Amino acid sequence: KKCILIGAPIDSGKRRRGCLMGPDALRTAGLVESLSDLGHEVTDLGNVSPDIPALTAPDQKLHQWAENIGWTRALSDASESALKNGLPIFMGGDHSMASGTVRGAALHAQSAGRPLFVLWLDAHSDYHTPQTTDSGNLHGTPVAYFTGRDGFDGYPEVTAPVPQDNICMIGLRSVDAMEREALQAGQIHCHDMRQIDETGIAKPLAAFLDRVAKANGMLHVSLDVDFLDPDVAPAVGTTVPGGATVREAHLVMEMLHDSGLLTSLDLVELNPFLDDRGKTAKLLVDLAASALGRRVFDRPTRSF
Ligand code: DIR
Ligand code: MN
Ligand code: MN
Ligand code: MN
Repeated sequence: KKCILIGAPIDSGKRRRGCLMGPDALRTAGLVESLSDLGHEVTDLGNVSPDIPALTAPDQKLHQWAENIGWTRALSDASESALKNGLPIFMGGDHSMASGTVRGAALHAQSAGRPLFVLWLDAHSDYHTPQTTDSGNLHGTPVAYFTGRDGFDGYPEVTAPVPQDNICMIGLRSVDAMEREALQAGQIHCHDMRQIDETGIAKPLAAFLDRVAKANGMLHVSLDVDFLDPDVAPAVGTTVPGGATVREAHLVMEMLHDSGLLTSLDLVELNPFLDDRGKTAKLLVDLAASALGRRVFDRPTRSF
C-alpha cells in the first residue's frame, strides 16, 4: 500500500491545549518506520497549515470558530487529494479535524462513484451541532457536520453528506442528553461499552464490515485516543474510564486489515503533554501497524 502521512496539528477543537504536538509524537514513536517495516511505501507530507478566515462565531460560546473552519477547509482539500494517490493517515490533532478529513473523503468517494462508510472509535459520539453543544468545544461536533446536520453556516458546504446508516460507532460511554436524543431518532449504528461487554467487540464490527464490503464502499476510520481505557492510553484531555482494552483495540485493527476495506485513517486527540513516557503514542503507532497488516500468524480468510 501507498501510505500518505499528513500532520494535522489542530488544537482549536477544545480548551485544553497540547494536541498540536500529536503529529510529532507519532513521528517520534516511529509511525513511518513501523509501516515501512511492513513493506508499505510511506510518505510523510508534513503538516497542513490552514488559512484562518476573518469570521466571528454565531454564538460566543463556540470556541475558536474561525480556526476550526480554516482547518476544516484545509484538511478537506488534503484528504480529497491524498485519496487519489494512496491511503491517507491523518496524524492529529483534536477530533474537530474529522470535519475536514471525512468531508474530503466523502467528496472523493462521490467522484469515484462509491459510498463512503465511517467507523467512529470513541468514548464520545461527537454528534452535537453548534446549537446543542454545552461546552462550545467543536471537537464534539464533527459527526453532526459531515452527516449534514444544520447549524454550520460559515463552514464549507457539505455537498456529500455521509448517510447515517453508513456510520458505525464503537466504544461509546459518554453521550450528552442532546446527542442521545438525536442518535436515538436517527440511523447511526451505535455500540456502547455495555454492548461490547455483552457481545464482544468483533461481532458488531464484523456486521458493519460485511455491509461495507457488500456495498463496495470506501471506509474511513476515525480513532480517538479516548476509545481506549485511560489506564493504557492516558494522553488525552477527555479520559473516560471503562474503555477498550489493548487487545480489543488491536482486534478491531486486525479485522480492518483482514477486511481489506480501509481507505483512510485518523489518529486523533493524542495530547503528548499528558503522556506517560510516550506510551500512548507508541500504542497508537502499534494500532496503526495492526491496521496495516502487522500480525503474529496469518488467519484463514474469512468473508466480511
Ligand atoms: C462533550 C465531550 N460531549 C462535549 N466531547 C468530546 O464537549 O461536547 N470529548 N468529544 O472528547
Ligand atoms: Mn472524539
Ligand atoms: Mn472522545
Ligand atoms: Mn449496528
